[in-house]
Amino acid sequence: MGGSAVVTSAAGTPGPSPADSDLVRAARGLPVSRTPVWFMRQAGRSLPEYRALRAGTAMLAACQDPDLVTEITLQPVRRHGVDAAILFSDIVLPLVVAGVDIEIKPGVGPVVAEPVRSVADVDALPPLEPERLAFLETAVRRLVAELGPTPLIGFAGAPFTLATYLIEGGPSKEHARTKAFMYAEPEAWGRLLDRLAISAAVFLRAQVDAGASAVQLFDSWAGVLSAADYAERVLPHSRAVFDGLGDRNVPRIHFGVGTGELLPLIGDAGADVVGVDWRLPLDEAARRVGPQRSLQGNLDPAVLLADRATVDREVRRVVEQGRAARGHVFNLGHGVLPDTDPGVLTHVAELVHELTTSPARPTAPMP
Ligand code: 1CP
Repeated sequence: MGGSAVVTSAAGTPGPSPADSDLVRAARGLPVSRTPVWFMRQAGRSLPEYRALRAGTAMLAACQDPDLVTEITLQPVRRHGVDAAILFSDIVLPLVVAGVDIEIKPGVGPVVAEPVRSVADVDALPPLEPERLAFLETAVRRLVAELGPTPLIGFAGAPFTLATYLIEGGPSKEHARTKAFMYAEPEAWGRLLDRLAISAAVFLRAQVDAGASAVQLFDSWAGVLSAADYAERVLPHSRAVFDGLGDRNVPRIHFGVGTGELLPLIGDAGADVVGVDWRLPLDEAARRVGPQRSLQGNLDPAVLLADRATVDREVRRVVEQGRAARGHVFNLGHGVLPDTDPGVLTHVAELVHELTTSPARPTAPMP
């Protein structure tokens, strides 16, 4: 589709292209027809149709099956009318494809058979060969054809967050072993994050080259670091991931949880959009990030478990506070909680659209 403004959708009718979608425009700080909305972890989790499809297939096998990836990625787009799809995958997938022994245990998360605990372990990590990503390219191409004007967001795990799983051996709260390794073995730490940055960049490039319209780097656990440690020991590696995209002209979203004190730095790593969790109002986040970047967020996912009046009040507040940002992509402050009623997600998407529809900009480009 190149740089053309209009594409022909799978149905054969011309329509606006993903490159001119509200998601991409908001990410770039351009005027939008309405605030775009999608939900982190919108695929899987709360959807019964997802559970039905996944039954009998292990998570990481499902992620490597183009038929399942395509269908699971499309489910929330059909159901909720969100403004973007996010590829059904996982942040540990590039490591798994490279040959690291990792399993995603139901109800737990990624578990690493042989955690990285020494300099030798770092050096033994296998590189990710791009040739192994054919399944991913197939899935992305199919999705882009199916999605028509709706953009597909590709993603990868940031070096720090992936390092926490490799070093801890699985999910953890304090990430104490990770920090201990970072302080005790600064050289090996740098090498580990270098390698993870290269594999994240390979993974993102494959998705963008197959047609993804935006990318998100998940540094979910970066908020456990001080600003000084983040700036010195982590940020250069996250920047390397974005640099690895070269001149690929897609917006870059950079997200972490508990990152209030890190927001200016996270913006500096090269993103167009900074993801914000629910702890900080978006107007304050906009002050910290500055006028050069858009924001994504930040409804507390737990609010979706409350009564409808609370949901509506909080959605309105986030929409209003988001007006302080250069551009706003409505989202949750973190992923959808598994107990969330999918009907509430559909309602939130509708409400955001209703509250922000401006008659000024036509939804389709003029002929
Ligand atoms: O919308 C989507 O669900 C898209 C697919 C997606 C994404 C974007 C999955 C599927 N995982 C992720 C990213 C991811 N994976 C992150 C970053 C986002 C975040 O912070 O939520 C992280 C930290 C992971 C690691 C991971 N994988 C966890 C978290 C464990 C912890 O440390 O608390 C878990 C539970 C998984 C498994 C997983 N990934 C995805 C799904 C649907 C599942 C559950 C699988 C199952 O139930 O078997």
